Amino acid sequence: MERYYQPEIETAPYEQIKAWQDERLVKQVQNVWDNVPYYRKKMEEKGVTPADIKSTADLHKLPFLSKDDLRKAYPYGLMARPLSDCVRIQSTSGTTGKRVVAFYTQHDIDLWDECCARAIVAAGGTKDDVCQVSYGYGLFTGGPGLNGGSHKVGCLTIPTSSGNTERQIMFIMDLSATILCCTPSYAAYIGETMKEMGLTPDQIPLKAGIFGAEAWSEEMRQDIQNTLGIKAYDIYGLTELSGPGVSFECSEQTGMHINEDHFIAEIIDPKTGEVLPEGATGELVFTSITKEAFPLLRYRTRDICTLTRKPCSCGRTHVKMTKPQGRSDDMLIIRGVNVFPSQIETVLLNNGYPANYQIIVDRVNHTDTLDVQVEMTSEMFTDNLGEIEARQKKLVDALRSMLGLTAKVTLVAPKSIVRSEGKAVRVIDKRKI
Ligand code: DLL
Repeated sequence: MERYYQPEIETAPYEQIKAWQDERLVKQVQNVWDNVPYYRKKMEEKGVTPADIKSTADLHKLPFLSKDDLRKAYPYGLMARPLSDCVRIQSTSGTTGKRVVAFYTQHDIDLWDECCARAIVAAGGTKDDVCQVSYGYGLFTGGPGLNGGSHKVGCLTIPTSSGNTERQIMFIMDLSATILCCTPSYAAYIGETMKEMGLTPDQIPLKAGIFGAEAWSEEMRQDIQNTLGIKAYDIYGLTELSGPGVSFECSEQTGMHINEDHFIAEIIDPKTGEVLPEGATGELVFTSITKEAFPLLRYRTRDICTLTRKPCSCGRTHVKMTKPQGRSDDMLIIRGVNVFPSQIETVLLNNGYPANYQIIVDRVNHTDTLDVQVEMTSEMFTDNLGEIEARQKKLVDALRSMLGLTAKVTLVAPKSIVRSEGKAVRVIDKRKI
């Protein structure tokens, strides 16, 4: 039988959800107008005042916010509460090394944890479960978000963070973990390692997984489910809005319910900004109506997907989004880490290389690979292998410190990367997702 963390909210009739949204939106717009000069200016430029926003039907009148606005307003420009009311920040990488910093009051953390608790319960979690959180802890929202959700549900929480796969497996087996939370690529890797160790699905105590932070296909879901003997659920979110738990999958496993009592979702045409009707594919835009410290109105996620209000067999009434099918900007997500080609370019240029490079992203055994081919200048060119290796290693280290990710670097001969007459093709993404 389907269980809910907050049944009165998760199964509320649409009219009730709409009433919450209308009321909270009006309040949030006034709050932002009064407390966030950056956004007030944007509203003034568009000729909108709080008096124009009477319900969600007026949402389209408000200006959009983008990652670029976050960068311009960095670090404090979009806060609606004094710093002394905040208890935490989380952060994610942005363009050219500038990070997005999101602020939370205790109230914001509580609501975020509740969103993650809904996801855990939707995946079958109860207070009797043992929930291993193998998302990264720290500035990344994955670990802290699912950790908070797991506490709310009352699960025994194992905060392993990511990495050290042998230790992950030891805890799963020795402490009989029943729910695993991590990126889908890490889940696949853990599964593969367990298989190599001779562990069969019936020996593995896990029953469910909550996997997100990057795109993953249905094929990958089947694979992970078979190797670990679990049901694998998708979870979506972004740092700017809190983190994981903006939406989550239920037993139907056909899209993710958006927590509409906290976030209003719109789909727009990424080129024109026009709002598209239900069922159309376009860019997902969110308005956070309950956040205190860092409320974003009409934030453009760049994620491309579709929304549906078709009734769901789980009984939840909140709108469902499909898995993001791609992004409308050039951000790559590699092993759950956001990577912009411009960051790689910066590293190369800083190390004296010309901007002739190619980034090849692939997925081998469910794990993303990042290969960077870099042209040497003719001055650098040498047939001394030791020297080439030393240069490659230096770049690998520099990329790791910029991206937090290990890339494979191959130095190639001058003029060997094909020149383009139009826009250069910098990124070759061979992943079939
Ligand atoms: O990835 C938050 C998160 C942590 C979600 C753990 C789920 C689980 P950011 O690092 O800010 O936040 O990256 C946000 O990741 O705009 C999407 O492009 C992508 N993304 C997140 N979840 C999914 C998913 C976290 N389930 C960006 N499927 C978002 C596909 C996802 N892409």
